[in-house]
Amino acid sequence: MKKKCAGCGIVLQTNFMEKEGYVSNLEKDYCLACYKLMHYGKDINYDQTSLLELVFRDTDLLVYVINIMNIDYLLKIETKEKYNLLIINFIDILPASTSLENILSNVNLLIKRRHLNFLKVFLVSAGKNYMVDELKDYLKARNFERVYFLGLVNSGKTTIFNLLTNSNYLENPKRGMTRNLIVKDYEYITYFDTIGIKESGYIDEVFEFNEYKDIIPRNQIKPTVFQVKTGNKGILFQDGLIGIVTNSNTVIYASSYLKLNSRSSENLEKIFEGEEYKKIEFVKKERKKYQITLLDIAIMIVDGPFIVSVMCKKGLHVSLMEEIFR
Ligand SMILES: Nc1nc2c(ncn2[C@@H]2O[C@H](COP(=O)(O)OP(=O)(O)OP(=O)(O)O)[C@@H](O)[C@H]2O)c(=O)[nH]1
Ligand SMILES: [Mg+2]
Repeated sequence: MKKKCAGCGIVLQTNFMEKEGYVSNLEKDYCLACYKLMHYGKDINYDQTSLLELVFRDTDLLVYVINIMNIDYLLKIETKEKYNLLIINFIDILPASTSLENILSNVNLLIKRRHLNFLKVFLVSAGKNYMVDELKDYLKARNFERVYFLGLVNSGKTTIFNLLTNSNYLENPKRGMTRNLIVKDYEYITYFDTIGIKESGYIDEVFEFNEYKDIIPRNQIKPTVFQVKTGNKGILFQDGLIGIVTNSNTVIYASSYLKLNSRSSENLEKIFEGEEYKKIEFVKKERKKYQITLLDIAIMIVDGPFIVSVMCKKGLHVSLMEEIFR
Protein backbone atom coordinates (compact mmCIF):
# COMPACT_ATOMS: atom_id res chain seq x y z
CA MET A 1 0.00 0.00 0.00
CA LYS A 2 1.18 3.51 -0.74
CA LYS A 3 2.37 5.43 2.27
CA LYS A 4 0.36 8.53 3.15
CA CYS A 5 1.37 11.71 4.94
CA ALA A 6 0.57 11.63 8.66
CA GLY A 7 -0.44 15.30 8.49
CA CYS A 8 -2.66 15.82 5.44
CA GLY A 9 -3.18 12.27 4.16
CA ILE A 10 -1.67 12.84 0.70
CA VAL A 11 0.16 9.90 -0.92
CA LEU A 12 3.89 10.41 -0.39
CA GLN A 13 6.24 10.52 -3.39
CA THR A 14 9.99 11.02 -3.79
CA ASN A 15 10.17 12.14 -7.42
CA PHE A 16 9.01 15.76 -7.69
CA MET A 17 9.93 18.29 -5.04
CA GLU A 18 7.54 20.89 -6.48
CA LYS A 19 4.58 18.53 -6.38
CA GLU A 20 2.42 17.66 -3.38
CA GLY A 21 3.34 14.71 -1.22
CA TYR A 22 7.11 15.11 -1.67
CA VAL A 23 9.50 13.48 0.81
CA SER A 24 13.23 12.97 0.31
CA ASN A 25 12.78 9.35 1.35
CA LEU A 26 9.82 7.19 2.30
CA GLU A 27 10.99 6.70 5.87
CA LYS A 28 9.58 10.19 6.52
CA ASP A 29 6.02 10.46 7.86
CA TYR A 30 5.17 14.03 6.85
CA CYS A 31 5.23 15.49 3.34
CA LEU A 32 7.36 18.58 2.73
CA ALA A 33 4.33 20.91 2.95
CA CYS A 34 3.18 19.56 6.32
CA TYR A 35 6.76 19.55 7.61
CA LYS A 36 7.20 23.25 6.73
CA LEU A 37 3.81 24.13 8.20
CA MET A 38 4.54 22.32 11.46
CA HIS A 39 8.07 23.59 11.96
CA TYR A 40 8.11 27.04 10.34
CA GLY A 41 4.41 27.97 10.06
CA LYS A 42 5.04 28.27 6.31
CA ASP A 43 2.52 27.32 3.70
CA ILE A 44 3.29 25.71 0.37
CA ASN A 45 0.34 26.45 -1.80
CA TYR A 46 -0.49 23.71 -4.29
CA ASP A 47 -3.50 23.82 -6.57
CA GLN A 48 -6.68 22.75 -4.88
CA THR A 49 -6.90 19.01 -4.52
CA SER A 50 -9.84 17.87 -6.55
CA LEU A 51 -12.68 16.73 -4.34
CA LEU A 52 -12.99 13.00 -4.33
CA GLU A 53 -16.13 11.43 -5.66
CA LEU A 54 -17.50 9.83 -2.53
CA VAL A 55 -19.94 7.00 -2.88
CA PHE A 56 -22.13 6.49 0.15
CA ARG A 57 -24.02 3.45 1.31
CA ASP A 58 -27.57 3.73 2.53
CA THR A 59 -26.51 3.07 6.09
CA ASP A 60 -23.70 5.66 6.21
CA LEU A 61 -23.94 8.69 8.44
CA LEU A 62 -22.91 11.99 6.87
CA VAL A 63 -21.83 14.52 9.45
CA TYR A 64 -21.85 18.07 8.12
CA VAL A 65 -19.45 20.25 10.07
CA ILE A 66 -20.02 23.99 9.94
CA ASN A 67 -17.86 26.65 11.52
CA ILE A 68 -20.21 29.04 13.35
CA MET A 69 -18.65 31.89 11.32
CA ASN A 70 -19.90 30.17 8.14
CA ILE A 71 -23.37 29.53 9.49
CA ASP A 72 -24.78 31.02 6.28
CA TYR A 73 -23.61 27.80 4.59
CA LEU A 74 -26.84 26.36 5.98
CA LEU A 75 -28.63 28.37 3.30
CA LYS A 76 -26.78 26.38 0.68
CA ILE A 77 -26.31 22.90 2.01
CA GLU A 78 -28.42 19.99 0.70
CA THR A 79 -29.05 16.71 2.50
CA LYS A 80 -29.50 14.08 -0.16
CA GLU A 81 -28.63 10.98 1.84
CA LYS A 82 -30.71 9.20 4.43
CA TYR A 83 -28.75 9.80 7.61
CA ASN A 84 -27.29 13.23 8.21
CA LEU A 85 -26.08 14.99 11.30
CA LEU A 86 -25.23 18.66 11.73
CA ILE A 87 -22.33 19.86 13.83
CA ILE A 88 -21.96 23.56 14.40
CA ASN A 89 -18.41 23.91 15.56
CA PHE A 90 -16.28 26.77 16.99
CA ILE A 91 -18.94 27.55 19.60
CA ASP A 92 -16.14 28.68 21.95
CA ILE A 93 -15.40 31.78 19.86
CA LEU A 94 -18.81 33.27 20.58
CA PRO A 95 -18.98 35.83 23.37
CA ALA A 96 -19.88 34.26 26.72
CA SER A 97 -23.20 36.12 26.72
CA THR A 98 -24.43 34.24 23.63
CA SER A 99 -27.38 31.96 24.24
CA LEU A 100 -26.66 28.53 22.76
CA GLU A 101 -30.31 27.65 23.25
CA ASN A 102 -31.33 30.49 20.97
CA ILE A 103 -28.80 29.49 18.35
CA LEU A 104 -30.07 25.94 18.42
CA SER A 105 -33.70 26.94 18.04
CA ASN A 106 -32.88 29.39 15.23
CA VAL A 107 -30.84 26.75 13.44
CA ASN A 108 -33.64 24.22 13.82
CA LEU A 109 -36.07 26.74 12.40
CA LEU A 110 -33.87 27.29 9.38
CA ILE A 111 -33.45 23.53 8.89
CA LYS A 112 -37.20 23.15 8.93
CA ARG A 113 -37.75 25.98 6.50
CA ARG A 114 -35.21 24.54 4.10
CA HIS A 115 -36.57 20.99 4.51
CA LEU A 116 -33.15 19.68 5.45
CA ASN A 117 -32.97 16.21 6.82
CA PHE A 118 -30.81 16.17 9.95
CA LEU A 119 -31.25 13.60 12.70
CA LYS A 120 -29.85 16.02 15.23
CA VAL A 121 -27.89 19.22 15.64
CA PHE A 122 -24.86 19.41 17.92
CA LEU A 123 -23.31 22.67 19.01
CA VAL A 124 -19.70 21.76 19.56
CA SER A 125 -16.31 23.19 20.31
CA ALA A 126 -13.76 20.71 19.07
CA GLY A 127 -11.07 23.20 20.04
CA LYS A 128 -12.14 23.13 23.68
CA ASN A 129 -13.42 19.53 23.59
CA TYR A 130 -16.95 20.65 24.40
CA MET A 131 -19.81 18.24 23.53
CA VAL A 132 -17.47 15.87 21.72
CA ASP A 133 -18.07 13.02 24.17
CA GLU A 134 -21.82 13.47 23.74
CA LEU A 135 -21.31 13.20 20.00
CA LYS A 136 -19.28 10.03 20.45
CA ASP A 137 -21.95 8.47 22.67
CA TYR A 138 -24.61 9.36 20.14
CA LEU A 139 -22.72 7.72 17.26
CA LYS A 140 -22.19 4.56 19.28
CA ALA A 141 -25.75 4.39 20.55
CA ARG A 142 -27.13 4.67 17.02
CA ASN A 143 -24.85 1.86 15.81
CA PHE A 144 -23.57 3.65 12.76
CA GLU A 145 -20.90 1.67 10.97
CA ARG A 146 -19.47 4.33 8.71
CA VAL A 147 -19.32 8.01 9.57
CA TYR A 148 -18.16 10.74 7.15
CA PHE A 149 -17.17 14.27 8.13
CA LEU A 150 -18.01 16.73 5.39
CA GLY A 151 -17.93 20.50 5.12
CA LEU A 152 -16.09 23.65 4.22
CA VAL A 153 -12.36 24.01 4.78
CA ASN A 154 -11.44 25.07 8.30
CA SER A 155 -14.71 23.92 9.85
CA GLY A 156 -12.84 21.58 12.20
CA LYS A 157 -13.49 18.22 10.53
CA THR A 158 -10.03 16.86 11.23
CA THR A 159 -10.07 18.15 14.80
CA ILE A 160 -13.31 16.27 15.46
CA PHE A 161 -12.05 13.19 13.59
CA ASN A 162 -8.87 13.19 15.69
CA LEU A 163 -10.82 13.47 18.94
CA LEU A 164 -13.20 10.67 18.02
CA THR A 165 -10.58 8.29 16.68
CA ASN A 166 -7.65 9.14 18.90
CA SER A 167 -5.62 10.25 15.87
CA ASN A 168 -3.10 12.92 15.21
CA TYR A 169 -3.61 14.32 11.72
CA LEU A 170 -2.73 17.98 11.27
CA GLU A 171 -5.36 20.49 12.34
CA ASN A 172 -4.50 23.89 10.99
CA PRO A 173 -6.15 27.19 9.98
CA LYS A 174 -4.62 26.72 6.52
CA ARG A 175 -7.53 26.42 4.12
CA GLY A 176 -7.38 23.00 2.55
CA MET A 177 -5.20 21.36 5.19
CA THR A 178 -6.48 17.84 4.58
CA ARG A 179 -5.56 16.73 1.07
CA ASN A 180 -6.91 13.22 0.87
CA LEU A 181 -9.60 10.99 2.27
CA ILE A 182 -8.48 9.76 5.68
CA VAL A 183 -9.99 6.53 6.97
CA LYS A 184 -9.76 4.97 10.41
CA ASP A 185 -11.54 2.12 12.12
CA TYR A 186 -12.07 2.91 15.75
CA GLU A 187 -14.25 1.16 18.30
CA TYR A 188 -16.44 -0.60 15.69
CA ILE A 189 -16.99 2.52 13.58
CA THR A 190 -15.17 3.43 10.37
CA TYR A 191 -14.58 7.17 10.32
CA PHE A 192 -13.80 9.18 7.19
CA ASP A 193 -12.25 12.64 7.24
CA THR A 194 -12.67 14.37 3.88
CA ILE A 195 -11.08 17.17 1.88
CA GLY A 196 -12.68 20.48 2.83
CA ILE A 197 -14.92 22.18 0.32
CA LYS A 198 -13.68 25.58 -0.83
CA GLU A 199 -16.31 28.22 -1.33
CA SER A 200 -15.34 30.97 -3.68
CA GLY A 201 -14.90 34.45 -2.28
CA TYR A 202 -13.31 33.51 1.01
CA ILE A 203 -10.27 35.12 2.62
CA ASP A 204 -7.70 32.73 1.11
CA GLU A 205 -8.57 34.18 -2.29
CA VAL A 206 -7.36 37.60 -1.18
CA PHE A 207 -4.54 36.93 1.24
CA GLU A 208 -1.70 34.46 1.64
CA PHE A 209 -1.75 32.10 4.61
CA ASN A 210 0.60 34.21 6.75
CA GLU A 211 -1.63 37.27 6.22
CA TYR A 212 -4.99 35.59 6.85
CA LYS A 213 -4.15 33.19 9.65
CA ASP A 214 -4.49 35.88 12.32
CA ILE A 215 -7.56 37.64 11.02
CA ILE A 216 -9.78 34.59 10.94
CA PRO A 217 -11.58 34.27 14.27
CA ARG A 218 -10.05 31.55 16.44
CA ASN A 219 -10.38 32.95 19.95
CA GLN A 220 -13.33 34.29 21.84
CA ILE A 221 -14.74 37.26 19.99
CA LYS A 222 -15.28 40.66 21.58
CA PRO A 223 -17.93 42.18 19.35
CA THR A 224 -17.41 45.78 18.22
CA VAL A 225 -20.46 47.98 18.54
CA PHE A 226 -21.11 50.84 16.13
CA GLN A 227 -23.91 53.14 17.27
CA VAL A 228 -25.63 55.12 14.57
CA LYS A 229 -27.72 57.98 15.96
CA THR A 230 -28.44 59.90 12.79
CA GLY A 231 -27.25 59.54 9.21
CA ASN A 232 -24.70 56.91 8.24
CA LYS A 233 -21.68 55.25 9.66
CA GLY A 234 -18.84 54.11 7.43
CA ILE A 235 -16.52 51.29 8.51
CA LEU A 236 -13.35 50.25 6.73
CA PHE A 237 -12.13 46.67 7.26
CA GLN A 238 -8.44 45.78 7.10
CA ASP A 239 -7.18 48.81 5.12
CA GLY A 240 -9.49 48.36 2.18
CA LEU A 241 -10.62 44.75 2.23
CA ILE A 242 -14.27 45.68 2.83
CA GLY A 243 -16.19 48.92 3.29
CA ILE A 244 -19.55 49.16 5.04
CA VAL A 245 -22.01 52.01 5.19
CA THR A 246 -24.86 51.46 7.62
CA ASN A 247 -27.72 53.67 8.80
CA SER A 248 -28.53 51.44 11.76
CA ASN A 249 -26.77 50.11 14.85
CA THR A 250 -24.30 47.42 13.92
CA VAL A 251 -22.34 44.88 15.92
CA ILE A 252 -19.35 43.21 14.29
CA TYR A 253 -18.11 39.74 15.22
CA ALA A 254 -14.54 39.34 14.05
CA SER A 255 -11.03 38.54 15.22
CA SER A 256 -9.48 41.32 17.29
CA TYR A 257 -6.66 41.31 14.71
CA LEU A 258 -9.03 42.45 11.99
CA LYS A 259 -8.62 46.22 11.69
CA LEU A 260 -11.87 48.17 11.83
CA ASN A 261 -11.81 51.95 11.31
CA SER A 262 -14.54 54.55 11.09
CA ARG A 263 -14.57 56.41 7.79
CA SER A 264 -16.95 58.78 6.07
CA SER A 265 -19.19 57.20 3.47
CA GLU A 266 -17.68 59.56 0.84
CA ASN A 267 -14.24 58.34 1.70
CA LEU A 268 -15.32 54.70 1.38
CA GLU A 269 -16.98 55.35 -1.97
CA LYS A 270 -13.64 56.71 -3.19
CA ILE A 271 -11.64 53.72 -1.96
CA PHE A 272 -13.97 51.22 -3.60
CA GLU A 273 -14.59 52.94 -6.93
CA GLY A 274 -13.44 51.16 -10.05
CA GLU A 275 -14.22 48.12 -12.15
CA GLU A 276 -12.79 45.56 -9.77
CA TYR A 277 -15.17 46.42 -6.93
CA LYS A 278 -18.82 45.69 -6.27
CA LYS A 279 -21.33 47.39 -4.03
CA ILE A 280 -24.21 45.39 -2.60
CA GLU A 281 -27.09 47.18 -0.95
CA PHE A 282 -29.24 45.38 1.62
CA VAL A 283 -32.54 47.01 2.55
CA LYS A 284 -34.89 45.71 5.25
CA LYS A 285 -37.97 47.44 6.51
CA GLU A 286 -38.91 45.22 9.46
CA ARG A 287 -37.88 45.74 13.07
CA LYS A 288 -35.85 42.60 13.14
CA LYS A 289 -32.19 41.72 13.44
CA TYR A 290 -30.28 40.34 10.50
CA GLN A 291 -26.74 39.11 10.06
CA ILE A 292 -24.47 39.76 7.14
CA THR A 293 -21.60 37.35 6.59
CA LEU A 294 -18.50 38.95 5.14
CA LEU A 295 -16.25 36.41 3.43
CA ASP A 296 -15.47 33.90 6.16
CA ILE A 297 -13.94 36.40 8.54
CA ALA A 298 -16.71 38.54 10.00
CA ILE A 299 -20.38 38.62 10.78
CA MET A 300 -22.21 41.88 11.29
CA ILE A 301 -25.51 42.03 13.13
CA VAL A 302 -27.72 44.90 12.03
CA ASP A 303 -30.94 46.14 13.60
CA GLY A 304 -33.76 46.51 11.12
CA PRO A 305 -35.02 48.66 9.57
CA PHE A 306 -31.76 49.40 7.72
CA ILE A 307 -29.98 50.21 4.53
CA VAL A 308 -26.52 48.69 4.49
CA SER A 309 -24.03 48.92 1.62
CA VAL A 310 -21.18 46.47 1.43
CA MET A 311 -18.26 47.34 -0.83
CA CYS A 312 -15.49 44.92 -1.66
CA LYS A 313 -13.67 43.21 -4.54
CA LYS A 314 -15.94 41.47 -7.03
CA GLY A 315 -16.35 37.77 -6.34
CA LEU A 316 -15.97 38.01 -2.58
CA HIS A 317 -18.59 36.24 -0.50
CA VAL A 318 -21.28 38.38 1.15
CA SER A 319 -24.65 37.08 2.35
CA LEU A 320 -27.66 38.18 4.37
CA MET A 321 -29.76 36.05 6.71
CA GLU A 322 -31.98 36.47 9.74
CA GLU A 323 -29.98 36.70 12.92
CA ILE A 324 -28.96 33.34 14.34
CA PHE A 325 -27.08 34.65 17.37
CA ARG A 326 -30.14 36.29 18.89
N1 LIG B 1 -11.31 27.97 18.54
C1 LIG B 1 -11.54 26.81 17.91
N2 LIG B 1 -10.67 26.34 17.02
C2 LIG B 1 -10.96 25.16 16.41
C3 LIG B 1 -12.13 24.43 16.69
N3 LIG B 1 -12.14 23.32 15.91
C4 LIG B 1 -11.02 23.38 15.17
N4 LIG B 1 -10.29 24.48 15.47
C5 LIG B 1 -9.02 24.93 14.86
O1 LIG B 1 -9.35 25.35 13.56
C6 LIG B 1 -8.34 25.01 12.64
C7 LIG B 1 -8.93 24.18 11.52
O2 LIG B 1 -9.31 22.91 12.01
P1 LIG B 1 -9.22 21.60 11.12
O3 LIG B 1 -9.70 20.47 11.94
O4 LIG B 1 -7.88 21.49 10.49
O5 LIG B 1 -10.31 21.98 10.00
P2 LIG B 1 -10.73 21.12 8.72
O6 LIG B 1 -12.21 21.27 8.57
O7 LIG B 1 -10.22 19.73 8.84
O8 LIG B 1 -10.00 21.92 7.56
P3 LIG B 1 -9.55 21.39 6.10
O9 LIG B 1 -8.72 20.17 6.27
O10 LIG B 1 -8.78 22.56 5.54
O11 LIG B 1 -10.81 21.13 5.33
C8 LIG B 1 -7.27 24.30 13.46
O12 LIG B 1 -6.28 25.24 13.79
C9 LIG B 1 -8.01 23.82 14.70
O13 LIG B 1 -7.16 23.73 15.82
C10 LIG B 1 -13.03 24.96 17.66
O14 LIG B 1 -14.08 24.39 17.99
N5 LIG B 1 -12.69 26.13 18.23
MG1 LIG C 1 -8.99 18.68 7.67
